[in-house]
Amino acid sequence: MLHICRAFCSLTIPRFELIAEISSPAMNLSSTVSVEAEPYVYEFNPTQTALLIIDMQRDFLEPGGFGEMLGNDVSRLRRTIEPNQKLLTAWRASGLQVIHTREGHRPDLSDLPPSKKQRGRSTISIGDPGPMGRILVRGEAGHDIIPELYPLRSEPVVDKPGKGAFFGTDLHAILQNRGIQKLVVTGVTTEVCVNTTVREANDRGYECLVLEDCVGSYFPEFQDMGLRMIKAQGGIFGWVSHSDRLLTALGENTPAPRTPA
Ligand code: C5J
Repeated sequence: MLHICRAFCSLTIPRFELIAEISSPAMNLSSTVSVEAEPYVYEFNPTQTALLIIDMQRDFLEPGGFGEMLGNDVSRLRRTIEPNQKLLTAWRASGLQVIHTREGHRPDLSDLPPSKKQRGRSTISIGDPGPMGRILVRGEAGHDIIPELYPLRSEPVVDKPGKGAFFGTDLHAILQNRGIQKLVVTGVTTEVCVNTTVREANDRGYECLVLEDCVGSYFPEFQDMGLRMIKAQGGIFGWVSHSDRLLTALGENTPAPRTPA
């Protein structure tokens, strides 16, 4: 545990975060964790695996946000909050690495392709004033991550202009510099940013586990198909499981506390 903190925590991390990580229950970081998954068991080494939480942003998830304004039922995304919180708490307590992403653009919109701005022919689009500030613009309230899953200062937040988290970002460099080879992927939406990111990751050699209860779509059929496409053909893009299975596997990897003699 301690060597993880030494290796990955920068000097800017508040002391209380370091103490929280060091004093958390000791997980056996050197042994492989096996998770029941489809199409077959997913195995990972905790020190080489990051939890990647995609776009859990207020504008997508909160009532009154941009997503709801477009007529979407945000409860379909909000059901992912609780399992993500539970997983994030356990993952942090084990001293493992977490990375968050946000979809959005520079305030001058210089990184917004005109095609993305115009797509949908909506009367209100990216960069326009919305219910929680300018829509999908960095620094605006709606662009930020929901409070329930708010990043710690030690956790990188990758701001991405596209649907995939690798396009136009330093995510690959961050993962390489930290020795990450595998990703547990959660967030929204299943068929858009989660799927695109998993495909990008797969092409770069990362092995992804997607947790069905921790990813969400406004459309039930896309949720189903988005997951089926990942695990099809022997796991063409990755693996699919449930957070309960991952939590069980993490628990099995944490030695039971020794009882005093
Ligand atoms: C994400 C979107 N995050 N659906 N964005 O999936 O436009």
